[in-house]
Amino acid sequence: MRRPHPDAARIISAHGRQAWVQTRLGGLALCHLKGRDLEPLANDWVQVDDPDRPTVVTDLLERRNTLYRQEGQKIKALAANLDLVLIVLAGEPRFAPDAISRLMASLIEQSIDFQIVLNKADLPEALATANELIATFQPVAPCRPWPVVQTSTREPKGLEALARVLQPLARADDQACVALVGQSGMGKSSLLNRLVPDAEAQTNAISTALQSGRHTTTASRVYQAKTEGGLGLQVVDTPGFQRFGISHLQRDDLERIFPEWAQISEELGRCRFVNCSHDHEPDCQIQFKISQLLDSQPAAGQQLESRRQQWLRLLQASS
Ligand SMILES: Nc1nc2c(ncn2[C@@H]2O[C@H](COP(=O)(O)OP(=O)(O)OP(=O)(O)O)[C@@H](O)[C@H]2O)c(=O)[nH]1
Ligand SMILES: [Mg+2]
Ligand SMILES: [Zn+2]
Repeated sequence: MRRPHPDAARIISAHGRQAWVQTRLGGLALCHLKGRDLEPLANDWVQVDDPDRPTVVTDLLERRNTLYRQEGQKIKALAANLDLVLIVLAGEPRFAPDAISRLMASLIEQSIDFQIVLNKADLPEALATANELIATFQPVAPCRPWPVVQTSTREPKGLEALARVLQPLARADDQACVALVGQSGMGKSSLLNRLVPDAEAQTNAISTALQSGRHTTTASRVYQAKTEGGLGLQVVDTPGFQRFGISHLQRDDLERIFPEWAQISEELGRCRFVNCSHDHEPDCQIQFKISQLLDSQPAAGQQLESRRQQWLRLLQASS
């Protein structure tokens, strides 16, 4: 997102009543927050007392989007003003497909584009496991599956393909921002270190705990990446989550990750009830389609039925 105001400053990371702010000249300054209500996030745009030598964050500028997740009763936010989220998955440890579906629904609700990155592609068993799990949240044909880029930070592998995904976002003014998001242990920080080779130096520069590969990330933090040709991009490393609550989402948000339902309605007509949950209702076209397939093509029928079960779990989680 473009700098909304010539004097606006970017939040690099937020820590309680303090935050690291990027100065107009590109340096970093630890600032206090004015007032109790200011709760800036990584990559927020803020107003400061002095853009060259900031000491106080005085105001929060409007957010274009926010990456929210819910943990128990609390709504937590991971970062703001994102142009793209890289959803990082791996087979070891195994990621949870429902958590990823929930994340995707949250991103769609906030109009944040995403790209799935399947990491640890150097481990054959983990790769096979992950591909099986990914298949469970992919829309069933003829709907199009979400594209997946396979990477390994060890070998390394697939990093050029990932760079090609990011290239259109890299700009001379460095303002676009991509976030690495996913469960703990998937390799987000390892990917960050590949995308931003001097990430450790940037971390050390603000003397927080060193985030080497083996250390779990505890707070979101913005890093400056340079791509070929001197173009720049901001990359946010976020802490991994175990659960991804979605009670802030509506049914419409969930429907976008189940394009099969719209496709079946187009093919067979609508369910009798407008708000049909495709569960127990009479004259449900989704259930009709599944029973038809189970007779004629059992494997396809089972695939669609497992998507319906996933839908019901998410619907339950969002209400
Ligand atoms: N085999 C293999 N291991 C990897 C790869 N990428 C990361 N790892 C390992 O996976 C473990 C977790 O990596 P991190 O980068 O810390 O994972 P993270 O997603 O940042 O985890 P959190 O900060 O806890 O959310 C480390 O031991 C890494 O060395 C990979 O491509 N292949
Ligand atoms: Mg990490
Ligand atoms: Zn229905």
